[in-house]
Amino acid sequence: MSGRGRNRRGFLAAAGGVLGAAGLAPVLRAAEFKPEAPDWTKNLGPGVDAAPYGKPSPHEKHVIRRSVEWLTATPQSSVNFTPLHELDGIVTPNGLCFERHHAGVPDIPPAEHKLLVHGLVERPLKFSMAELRRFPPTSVFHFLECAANGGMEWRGAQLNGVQYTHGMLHCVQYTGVPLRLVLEAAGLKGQAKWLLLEGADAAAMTRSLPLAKALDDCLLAYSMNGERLRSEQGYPLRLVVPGWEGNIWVKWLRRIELGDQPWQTREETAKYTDLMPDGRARRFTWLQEVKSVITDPAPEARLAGKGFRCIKGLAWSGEGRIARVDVSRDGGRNWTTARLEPPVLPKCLTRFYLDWQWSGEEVLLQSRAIDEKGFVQPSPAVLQKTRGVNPIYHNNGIQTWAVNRDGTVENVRLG
Ligand SMILES: Nc1nc2c(c(=O)[nH]1)N[C@H]1C(S)=C(S)[C@@H](COP(=O)(O)O)O[C@H]1N2
Ligand SMILES: [Mo]
Repeated sequence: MSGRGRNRRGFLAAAGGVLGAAGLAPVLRAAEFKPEAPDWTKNLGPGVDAAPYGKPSPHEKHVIRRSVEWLTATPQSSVNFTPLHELDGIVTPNGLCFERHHAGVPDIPPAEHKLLVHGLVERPLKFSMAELRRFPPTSVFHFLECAANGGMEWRGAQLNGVQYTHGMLHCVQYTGVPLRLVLEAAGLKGQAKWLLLEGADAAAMTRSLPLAKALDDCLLAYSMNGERLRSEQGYPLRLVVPGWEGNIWVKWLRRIELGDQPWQTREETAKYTDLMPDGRARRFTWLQEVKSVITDPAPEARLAGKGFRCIKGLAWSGEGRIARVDVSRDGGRNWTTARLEPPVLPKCLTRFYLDWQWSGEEVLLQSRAIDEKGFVQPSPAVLQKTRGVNPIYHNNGIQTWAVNRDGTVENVRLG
């Protein structure tokens, strides 16, 4: 027998063992083998032009972005959250990507949008969208996480849903121009060390970016998941800064200035800095560190009964690829290594699974990710010990879901 055949039989035997005699579906009696002809089989459905731009099935109306009303004073400077518990694989559908903006969503006609590149360059340039699209494009998958994802959870369990605790996160395939190509076209002067990025929205949001990162892997993106950016994601042009906090991914990007030092803008001084226990603040903490969460079971995805359940989750790291994810069912005393599903890409969401038999007891579910540089996702206790209770940003602590005997799932903080 070939190795492949043996593996296959081995897998089938193992699957039978995990799923158990009860299996996943009822065993039919002969009398139940009737052909079925419901209404949708007897009648024609609508024709091909009924929806020239498709929408999700009407039965999926509950799968939506959601917001937390008390969190922000106005919907213009606010955030909504990705329904992580409803998603499969690693790609977030465009209509479900969480949104975060500081002054609403501008409506920009692409023919009127320009990108200015100036400052410490040989040739200041102003690009139209058509001119940017003439550069050879590249397509890459990356996660975007707001630095404030999980910010409400710093001091303890707060919001009962993975959509709210971890949903300032999305992952799409971007297409655009490597920023390096545009900078080379303008010609960098020797003193150029920093970039100022400015958005065209009413916030005219600005951030400073070190030149090394700009030349490494940043992208001027005009498409996501194969179609043009959604307005709320920065149409017609946004910056992609792989692995770094969402705030620096400037949307509606209209200006890049080259300089010899950072600009110390509001978003990197008053905001997006982390207040430490000694009263000082960490600045320029761009990297989104190694993190993971179980997306099912979750407070919104309870257990229906004892028996087989495939634990599903997501892991990611701004350092590069995910190397391993461990899952605990006893609040971190014992760990089992989960299965990573390919593709495992750098600075991208990675899907993990662990097959499980629930015997109806109380369980404390956790996941812990380790990245290719060897960084290990910390417990909330370790985070608080080193960074105190004040930071809102960069909470990559281990999440605990308590599974109750009735199958409900709750956000809890241990110890
Ligand atoms: N011009 C501009 N860019 C912006 C923002 C903004 O308000 N204006 N918000 C930032 C923040 S805080 C985050 S987390 C990400 C969110 O990207 P998304 O809306 O595509 O999820 O965009 C960033 N880029
Ligand atoms: Mo953000």
